[in-house]
Amino acid sequence: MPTPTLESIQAIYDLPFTTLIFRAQQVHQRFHDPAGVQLCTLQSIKTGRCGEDCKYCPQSAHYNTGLEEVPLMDPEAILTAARAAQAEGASRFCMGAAWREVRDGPQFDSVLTAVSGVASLGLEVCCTLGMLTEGQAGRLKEAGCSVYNHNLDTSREHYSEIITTRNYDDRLHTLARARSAGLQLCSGGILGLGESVTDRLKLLQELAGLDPQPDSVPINALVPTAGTPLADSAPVDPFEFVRVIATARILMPRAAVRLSAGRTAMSDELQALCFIAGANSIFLGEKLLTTPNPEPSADLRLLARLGLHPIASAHAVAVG
Ligand code: SAM
Ligand code: DTB
Ligand code: SF4
Repeated sequence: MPTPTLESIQAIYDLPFTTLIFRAQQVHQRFHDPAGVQLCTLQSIKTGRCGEDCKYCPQSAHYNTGLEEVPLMDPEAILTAARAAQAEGASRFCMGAAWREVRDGPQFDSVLTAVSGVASLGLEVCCTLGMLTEGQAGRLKEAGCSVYNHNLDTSREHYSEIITTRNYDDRLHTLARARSAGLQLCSGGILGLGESVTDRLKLLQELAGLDPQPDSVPINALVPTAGTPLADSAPVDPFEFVRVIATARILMPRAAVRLSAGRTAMSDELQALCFIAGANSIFLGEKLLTTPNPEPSADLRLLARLGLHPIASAHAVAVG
């Protein structure tokens, strides 16, 4: 699919809300189980003291957020967490490390051991470990990792306002290496970083222009964290948030659109609107990586009230 023009994306985004949701539902009903929501669990396997200066992140060593640093978890402890996530109903287990990049050595070897163990439980394995080489991506794939998460976060133009220790092309190169190694891509962004609507649409343009498109697109709402430069950012307008979800669904029909960070600040009704707009995955578990997430029992209750059910995979089910 050729990269959509910004004008065409803006035209979708600006549709009357009712028509936008209708168009998103048409795509959603055609390509996906409309009642299915994939439940993913996050595990921070190495927490804090990250060298990057991402202005939103509680884990950056550049800011004083009071976060307790936790060194790399050993494979056994990770497996215990994965078994618990599986028992709670998760089908995908995502391991996150506060690393700028993967370095070869005993720590990466230990992550590979954990990846094999989690995969052997029958869980879909996703990793998010920062930048990596193609060789490292290949070793992750061989160990049983299916997906690599690496977010573009915002538009190319706004990126340098948020992060100075790496650039947009670094992100795109890592995504390309993960893809060449045969990993599926999970890449999305954060709303609420002081960006304009145009920045959000440019982010969607970048993601939709990847060839092939990402398999999974997490849309996060900033979780403002004391001590970070974005601690006092204004919350995103809820209808603008829903419009971005719907536009992502229309532009990337086959992708899993993940309603990611920021749900504790959302009402049940707003989350339901996000599902109607085409979101078909959430993170399950009382913690994301370091910040709170809704109680699993509350999430399962919400899905039940909406007549939605957990699905093993949020990939497109239809061909066409
Ligand atoms: N260090 C790796 C990286 O940056 O790719 C992996 C872990 S990093 C925490 C994963 C993603 O979490 C970031 O790309 C960002 O999109 C998201 N994130 C981090 N802090 C956040 C916050 N306060 N609110 C919402 N999303 C956040
Ligand atoms: C993504 O896009 N969101 C998740 C996952 N990918 C790794 C991470 C959200 C982190 C929110 C901040 C925290 O809990 O530290
Ligand atoms: Fe580090 Fe990732 Fe946080 Fe940036 S988002 S500071 S790279 S953990």
